This record gives sequence, structure tokens and C-alpha cells, in this order.
Amino acid sequence: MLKSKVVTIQRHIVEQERLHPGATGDFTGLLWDLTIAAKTISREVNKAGLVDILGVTGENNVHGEIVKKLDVYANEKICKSMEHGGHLCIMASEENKDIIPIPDEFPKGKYVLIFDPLDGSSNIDANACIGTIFSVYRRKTTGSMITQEDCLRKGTEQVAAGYIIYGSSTMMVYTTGQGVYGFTLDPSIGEFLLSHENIRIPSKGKIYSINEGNANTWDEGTKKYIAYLKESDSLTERPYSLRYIGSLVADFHRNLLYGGIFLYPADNRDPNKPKAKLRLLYEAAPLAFIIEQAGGMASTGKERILDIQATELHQKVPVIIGSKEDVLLYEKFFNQK
Ligand code: AHM
Ligand code: MG
Repeated sequence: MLKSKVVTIQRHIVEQERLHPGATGDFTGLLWDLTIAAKTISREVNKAGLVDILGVTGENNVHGEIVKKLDVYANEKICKSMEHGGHLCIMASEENKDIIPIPDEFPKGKYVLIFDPLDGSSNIDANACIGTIFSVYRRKTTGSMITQEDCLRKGTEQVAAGYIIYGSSTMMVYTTGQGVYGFTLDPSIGEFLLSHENIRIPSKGKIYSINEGNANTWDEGTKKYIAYLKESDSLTERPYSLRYIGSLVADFHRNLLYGGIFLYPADNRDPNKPKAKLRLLYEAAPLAFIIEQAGGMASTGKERILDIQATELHQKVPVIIGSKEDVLLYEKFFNQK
């Protein structure tokens, strides 16, 4: 049966904006520009196996990791799609060491865009899911100088966050602080259509997602928690199932829809210098905003991710994210003395 109302992402954004009296349309324009970039990246990702675009460029990104060609493509595409609209004053990308200024020839706007252009890039050659993550803040500084300070923020200050998942179909999921909405790209008309209204994560799941190969690097609390999830107990629906793709957006998206917990704890082999992997501004904070809006939780084990004030552009944090009851229980294990 046909749905009585087909809602394009553009219509949804406009309708959301109408809820804010005094809105100028600026933010609508920003999100609209992002959807254009998303569609173009989706097209390239879909045909990646067909053209000579796969493979390694030979350059390393700021984290010392090998950059694949599609990462470079996605990074440039987002920068080019977003720089001229007059909505942004600055950008920061996981692939760039420093902030990305808006070129002089374009007007500057009041928003800041922070993004991971193509996360999970180690999965590209295997045709597995990858994603783009984004986060939007209002400009903080005043005056003519726009600085890194505008990007070094607390997650609670986000005005929007979302991701695009390039999977069996392409989806865009986003929040502006009024619930989480998912749109599926209909390639025949080139439009994102509302497919997941007001997404809520189950309060408890039966899935855990973690790189178990790192087990010997975990702190005691994490070791005990994962061992607990593997025990059998019908009352608490254990054992949990392990599902791990190694592509954050894909692991996150599945757990958001089915319930569960994703963990990337710090490497604790030197307890005085725990080493996290995921980035606060590009990965943790936007997904934390989305999960809280969907009724879930995001924590480092010790603190709420959205409360962390960024002090460095490429700062890394432990990420424990998912169903509320699962994350709360993890915190108990983690903080047990
Ligand atoms: P990337 O931003 O370089 O793609 O790395 C982040 C990815 C995440 O998508 C994923 O959750 C994690 O790294 C997987 O790491 P590991 O291979 O150590 O399990
Ligand atoms: Mg990433």
C-alpha cells in the first residue's frame, strides 16, 4: 500500500525550521548543501568497484593512517559543497590537521561544520558499509577573526549532528535536538525520503560490538563486563551476540535500530597513559548527540561524552555508546574498585 505522505528530506528540514520562530533559513540551506554532497559521495561509493578509484593514495592522514582515494574524494566534495553557501564560518575534518577556513571570495556564515568524510575506510575494498559523520555548531567567537576556538567545543553545544551510511541503500540520519530522523535515498528520483520517523533505541539490547582482538589491552572493568555479557542467564537475556563490522557508522546504526552497546575503550596497557582511538569531535560527540536524542547513552565509562570540552582538534576518547541500561551497567563495572 502506498504511504499517504511522502516526505523528502528538504520538506522535513523546512518543516523542522518552521518550529523555530525567527529562523532565517540559513540552517536549512546548510543541511541542504550537505545532502547534495552526500548524494554525490554515495554515487562514487556505489561505483567504486567499477572504476579505478579504489586503492591507496600513498599519503598518510594526521593520525598516521593510510588514506584511501575515496576518503580524499569525500573530503574534497564536502569542502567544495559547503564553502560557498554563506552558511559556514569554518570547517574541520578528520582528514585535515588544521581547521579549514572559508575562502576569502565567499561570504561567512554563523555555523561551524565538523566532519569525518568517510569513516571506516578500511572496509572500502571489501564492499562493506562506510559512512560520513557530521556535527554543526553555532559560531562562538565574535569579531572578524574566526579561530580554532570555534571548533573546540562541548558536545552539548551542537545544533545538529548526523551521519550518512553507504550500505545496501544509502541513508541519512540526523537530529537537530528534536528527535532522530532517518531518510533513505531513492536513487530513481535522487531524493532522500523519510523512512524512519522519530527513532528510539530500545532501552536494553542483546548485541555488543567491540574489537575483541584488543582484549589484552582492556582495563579490568571492561574485561569483567564483556565476560559478564557472555555468561548464560535467561532472566537477563544473556549471552549477548557479538556483532562487529569495524565501521563505526555501520555498527552504530545497527545498534541504534536493534538495541545494544558499542564499545571502543582505551588501550590500558599503561594505566597511567590510557590511549583511546576514536575522535571526540568527528565521531564521538555527533553520535553521542544522536544516541541521547534516541533515548540512549554515550559515556567514556567515567563521564558523559557530550559534557567533554574539546581542547584539541584531534582529541581521542573512549566511546561506550548505545542502549541506556547497557551503558549504565558498563559504567558500574568500569568504576568498580
Ligand atoms: P577511521 O576514521 O580511520 O576510518 O577509523 C575509525 C574506525 C571506526 O569506523 C571503527 O569503529 C574503528 O575504527 C575500528 O577500529 P579497529 O579496526 O581498531 O577495531
Ligand atoms: Mg573516522
